[in-house]
Amino acid sequence: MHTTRRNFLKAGGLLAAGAATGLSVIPGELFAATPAETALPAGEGAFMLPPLGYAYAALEPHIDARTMEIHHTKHHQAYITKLNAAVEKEPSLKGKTLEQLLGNIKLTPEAVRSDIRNHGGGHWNHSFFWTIIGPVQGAVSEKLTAAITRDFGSMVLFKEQFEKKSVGVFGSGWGWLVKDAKGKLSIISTPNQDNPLMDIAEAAGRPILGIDVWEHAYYLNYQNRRADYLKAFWNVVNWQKVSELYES
Ligand code: MN3
Repeated sequence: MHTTRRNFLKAGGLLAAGAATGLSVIPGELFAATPAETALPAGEGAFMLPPLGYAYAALEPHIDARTMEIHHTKHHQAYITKLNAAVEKEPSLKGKTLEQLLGNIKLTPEAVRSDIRNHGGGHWNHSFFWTIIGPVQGAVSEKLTAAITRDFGSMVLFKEQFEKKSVGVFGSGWGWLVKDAKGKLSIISTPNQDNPLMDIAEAAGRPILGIDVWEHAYYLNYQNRRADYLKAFWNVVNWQKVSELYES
């Protein structure tokens, strides 16, 4: 059995146990999953749902347990299932990592291009999202604080601009904080499940923070109040992780 699958099954058991006991923090090894690691090595098979690394109830009251559970087990899983079906249909895509698939949308055979874009994007975006939120916020590093102050004026001004951009996404999409090759930060948004890693993206850069503003991410708790969800989001951002992404 492949290690990734073994860890996944183990994590699933721990998550179930955590949910049953109300345990909000589970062993550190589960925090290791990153989007890049969710792609299996070439030829080893299909993409799989990464563990959250914390219990579904761990982000309450800001993001409710039911939203987290449905979002992770239904929505995220559906992107993975459909991504795997698209890769299965197109032999030239087999064995590629998720980032290779997303970085080559333009050249993807037309028959599966929109499936790879939508469901591959959905898989990457959600895998990323689970890692930059969590029950432990940590601190914004000195380097990231300096970059935010340099590029937005202050943390308060950054949050205002990030909320404005994300609230303003028409329909479904994502708000992102991205870092370019020189370390400069910008706030962008993408429609649907597009992301800055795609070769069709307007602005290149590496996401270090992102927010899902599809209604499925907040509707049970916030209904149509996307702005309230955005305000609550700041209470669950894992700044230690975001700082690590900025400095890596
Ligand atoms: Mn979503």
